[in-house]
Amino acid sequence: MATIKKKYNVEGMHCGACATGIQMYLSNTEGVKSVSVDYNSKKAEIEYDDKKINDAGIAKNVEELGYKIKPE
Ligand SMILES: [Cu+2]
Repeated sequence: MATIKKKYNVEGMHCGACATGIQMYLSNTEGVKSVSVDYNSKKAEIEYDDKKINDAGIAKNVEELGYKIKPE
């Protein structure tokens, strides 16, 4: 099991509640260990278990909420 910690750019947020929503959703996603989303900088920092989820899986989850996320 390898834990990866990476920064991402987030597109499509229009207020702080968007950031909170993404953060709450991802923190309940299997494989995600910690997540912090910052509305002002439009960045996220995510720590995940690469045996359970990857960047594509994270992006797919976030797309379901209507946002885009890409590794920095
Ligand atoms: Cu919003």
